Amino acid sequence: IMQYGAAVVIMAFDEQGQADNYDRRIEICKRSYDILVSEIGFPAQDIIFDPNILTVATGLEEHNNYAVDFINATRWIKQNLPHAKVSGGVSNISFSFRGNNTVREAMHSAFLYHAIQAGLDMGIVNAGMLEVYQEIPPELLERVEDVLLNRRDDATERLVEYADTIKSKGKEIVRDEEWRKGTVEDRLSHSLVKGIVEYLDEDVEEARQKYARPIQVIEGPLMDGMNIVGDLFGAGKMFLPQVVKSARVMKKAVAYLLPFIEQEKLDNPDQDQSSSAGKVLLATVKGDVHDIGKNIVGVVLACNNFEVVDMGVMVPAQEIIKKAKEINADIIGLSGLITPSLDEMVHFAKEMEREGFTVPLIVGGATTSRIHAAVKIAPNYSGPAIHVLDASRSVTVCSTLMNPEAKGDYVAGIRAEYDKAREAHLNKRSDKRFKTIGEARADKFQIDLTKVAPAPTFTGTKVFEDYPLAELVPYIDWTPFFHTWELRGSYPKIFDDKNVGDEAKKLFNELKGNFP
Ligand code: B12
Repeated sequence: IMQYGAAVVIMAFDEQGQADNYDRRIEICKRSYDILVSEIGFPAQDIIFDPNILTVATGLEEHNNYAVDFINATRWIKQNLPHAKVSGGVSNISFSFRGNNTVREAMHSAFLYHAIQAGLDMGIVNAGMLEVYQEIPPELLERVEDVLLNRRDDATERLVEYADTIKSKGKEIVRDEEWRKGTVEDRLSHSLVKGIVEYLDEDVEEARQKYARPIQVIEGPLMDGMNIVGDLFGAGKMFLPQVVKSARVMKKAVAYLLPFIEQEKLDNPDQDQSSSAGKVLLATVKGDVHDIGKNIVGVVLACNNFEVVDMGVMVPAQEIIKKAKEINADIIGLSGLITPSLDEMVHFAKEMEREGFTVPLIVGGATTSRIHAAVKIAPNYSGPAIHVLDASRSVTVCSTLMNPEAKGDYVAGIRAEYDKAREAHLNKRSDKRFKTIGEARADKFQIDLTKVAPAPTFTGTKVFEDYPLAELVPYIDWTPFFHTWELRGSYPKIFDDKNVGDEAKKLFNELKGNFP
């Protein structure tokens, strides 16, 4: 295994059988870990423990703590077996409710929600059998969590009772009818969050008729829905397979609207369709897979007579540079939605500069911002570097950049605006009020020379071998970490900051998942 560099999945079994309580789980995992890491020298990061997700709510009392034991064992493994990962077969947890998918889906999501917080890295789960945690009806959630977290003796009976009412009332159908009664915006948002395509065409059509232009449906209700998905995902209340389903719904909705966007172009007699308005090269930067937004920008620009060359996703800087030269691009457009893409864009701007480019660089995507473009990107490129908020604005921006009469003033305006933004940003960082010399002297440290400092217990170097890193974590000052991520403020006060507090919390929670 080591020769091929593969990872191993270790289930918590030993000579006496399967571990079914907390102590046995950690005993077996620790024993395996010690043999693998200390005796064999197996890389700890390639060990994945599966500490057995066992079925709860079976009616047998000794099964009541199974979920709690798994979650606690997960936490223990993450804290005590550095770099090891934890996995599990999630649907086992709900076997007692076979045939009642509403309850099973709620159990899977609630279990994942708690287990991930304890450090679960991966799980085997049918993505089609996952409810959005946030959307589990409160009554059901309470009962499900009573069972999972073993919060009361009658938890199983109460959940079984409730499960029967869902079955007998055909609750799912009733719920479906309910959400169909909302506004078209609410319905689209529901379809996106739940990954439902069933009513999509009719709802998108209704929205298309309601809004003046088809692009407004994308940038209004559809984007709002995707932002809800993003927020729930960020808060750990939606899981990746569900976001993939949402992305598919979004793509389908956009595909429905595209012919109408194209028709708009044909219906617009003012537009000169004979010659290209300019050649735009688009790509999602290296390391980033998000392409829905970029694709929309591509279509909207193409509908406005631009010749668009789309290089797809995860495109390394050098390939974009090469292509731009090859097709003689008039404008290069980069898309990026994850934080590392921001650095990749800065790198790309530097590469453009190094290669002697002068054509405009436009950037967009959810994590990009005007301030990032002003502070980080623009200073690295002497040509125009502009942040564009959405697809419809990309048309005006690109048209202006292609218009020799308007370009100069526009670029100068952007430069002036970015210079100002940059200055304001830097000032914000240095607007501390310093004390006067008088105040500082009055505030000097008062030394009581009558007191004698205790003698140190030792002098020289003291080496701690194998010191548990987890013990040091609480002493770390995370302030520079947040600064690196452009979140200004000192730790832990930053969490209460009204501007960056929520983002800092999100980032910190993500980081905590990687603590030893
Ligand atoms: C759908 C989605 C996915 C899908 C993407 C499917 C696809 N084919 O694109 C999948 C499930 C694959 C996915 C994966 C991941 N995702 Co994701 N995803 C999203 C989500 C929910 C929506 C994005 C979207 O499509 N929005 C709709 C489109 C239309 O909006 P848009 O892209 O912003 O585009 C508009 C404008 O920005 C602009 N625009 C965009 N590009 C460009 C380019 C130019 C040149 C111009 C002019 C304009 C422009 O025009 C568009 C239309 O107006 C966002 C949340 C969010 N609110 O954005 C998270 C989000 C972006 N994802 C996130 C994360 C963390 C991930 C993963 C790392 C998760 C993981 N643990 O694996 C992976 C990324 C893997 C990788 N290496 O890239 C985080 C990023 C956090 C961060 N700051 O880094 C977000 C913000 C969610 C969150 N709150 O945590 N994701």
